[in-house]
Amino acid sequence: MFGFIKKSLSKTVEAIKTVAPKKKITFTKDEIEDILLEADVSYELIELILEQTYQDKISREILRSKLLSTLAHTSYSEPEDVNLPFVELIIGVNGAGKTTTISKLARKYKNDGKKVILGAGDTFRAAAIEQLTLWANKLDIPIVSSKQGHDSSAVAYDTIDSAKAKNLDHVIIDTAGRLHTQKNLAQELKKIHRICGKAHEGAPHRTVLIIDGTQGNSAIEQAKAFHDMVGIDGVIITKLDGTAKGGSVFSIAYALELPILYVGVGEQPDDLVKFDKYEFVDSLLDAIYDEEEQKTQKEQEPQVEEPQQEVQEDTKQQELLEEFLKAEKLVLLKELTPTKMQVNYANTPVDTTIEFVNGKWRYC
Ligand SMILES: Nc1nc2c(ncn2[C@@H]2O[C@H](COP(=O)(O)OP(=O)(O)OP(=O)(O)O)[C@@H](O)[C@H]2O)c(=O)[nH]1
Ligand SMILES: [Mg+2]
Repeated sequence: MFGFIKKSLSKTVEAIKTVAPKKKITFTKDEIEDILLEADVSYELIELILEQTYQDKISREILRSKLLSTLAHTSYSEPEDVNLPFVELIIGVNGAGKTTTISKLARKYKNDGKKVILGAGDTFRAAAIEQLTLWANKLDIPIVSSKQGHDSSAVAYDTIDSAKAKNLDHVIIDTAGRLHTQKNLAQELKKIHRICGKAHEGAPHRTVLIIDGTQGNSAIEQAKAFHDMVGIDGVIITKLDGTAKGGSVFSIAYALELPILYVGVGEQPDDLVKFDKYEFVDSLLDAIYDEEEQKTQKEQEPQVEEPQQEVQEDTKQQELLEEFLKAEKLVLLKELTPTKMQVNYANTPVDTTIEFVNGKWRYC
């Protein structure tokens, strides 16, 4: 699936090209601000990134480490020792892509050899039940549903019960994205959540919020509201293929501090890609920075002959530096002096300084 994230960012890259038509090896802070704004990174996050960047010329490595640090919480690890079936509850506003994403997930799990069942928990609309049933039939996966207007938590309970009786591995429950009022929706989601736990210990094992990527940063407040209602374990950002707002993924991830499980990159069942923060960041940077130019410039830098002894000491110092950076999870930003480096904690956009004293690297 490599390359799908890059492809899904094509509209965002087009938008970036309007403010940065020519690739370069460094950009000024103002240029970076324009680029990130055009990609729909929130203004607050851009300010934070630039405030903590001390260089005037921003290279690919510097921006890379800053952007990666905003995605520090995006990795997900599955809960261990889950008593099967694994129950997954899918929530989000109407039209976000819940039902489509459920079918994509179901197909993925089925292809992985898991026995899956769906629960048509969106009982608010008859069409929602039909839509999920259609997918279940297409994928040849069992589904539990009831009539429109029936209790959605009863559907959740019955789906889990059926999965237990049939020894199935994975339950995915759809929910309504809209009810008569926000209060009703909160109450209903809380009830479904609670009933899942009654039907099976520890359930739901994963509550996933589906975010419509075309909404950009305006999805943040809405996501926080859902998080307050039932607690979210991870998000899936859909419709990334149809938006120039790909940069909002940074602000969404930074504001929510939640794992990004997948991104939706199209309407077809295969169009769901595991979120890879490195691929995501590098796909954007490839559109901005000129790597060839950078390589050529490095090659053309004059090679100074060093005395043998100094080279050896320098190599040792360099090796120790690499070990220290790795052990402390630091990213090198700038060489302040040969024995003093400005570094960045890989997990936060915070910078600090380290120095080489008595044959060791340490924090200043
Ligand atoms: N381009 C694109 N379209 C998507 C993606 N995911 C979903 N869609 C489309 O978005 C629309 C809404 O998707 P649904 O899955 O019905 O959304 P929902 O959240 O279940 O909506 P409700 O049931 O009304 O709450 C459909 O037309 C989908 O085909 C995606 O990743 N890319
Ligand atoms: Mg739906």
